[in-house]
Amino acid sequence: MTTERTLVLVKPDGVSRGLTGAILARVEAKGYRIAALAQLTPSRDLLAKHYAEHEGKPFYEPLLEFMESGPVVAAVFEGERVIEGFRSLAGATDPTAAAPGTIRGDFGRDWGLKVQQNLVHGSDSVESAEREIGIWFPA
Ligand code: RTP
Ligand code: MG
Repeated sequence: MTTERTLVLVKPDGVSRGLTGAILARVEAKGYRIAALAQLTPSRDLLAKHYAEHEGKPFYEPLLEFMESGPVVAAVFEGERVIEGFRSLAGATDPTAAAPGTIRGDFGRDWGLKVQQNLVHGSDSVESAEREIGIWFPA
């Protein structure tokens, strides 16, 4: 079994609602280790790179507007199968449908906006994780 790294973002809704600590605590409590941590308000250029796969989709513009609306906490977590493990902790993309016990299921809901404000992002593959970590932690 190889140790993986994943990029976790606490999105602007999570930071502004004061949920950063509660969210990171769940990930640490499952046994994953924080390898890097930063707070920043991402530029449009950074977000365009991060969300390149979604360019042209109907939610792309509202997603970028949401993500640049305030501070985001970016973390690299490490551990065996952390990519799958974090996505399981995060729950389904739609926070209303996300299972109770997950971050999105416990803390999120639909606010009737043009984009799903679902508190967190987690990389979806080893390749995405390495690409995204390079974008958010260029050093
Ligand atoms: P993430 O990338 O943030 O971990 O979430 P995900 O894989 O579950 O979702 P993805 O399909 O990659 O979409 C990226 C983010 O775009 C927003 N979104 N809104 N129909 C909508 O309103 C819609 N669809 C996607 C969400 O913020 C989602 O996390
Ligand atoms: Mg995704």
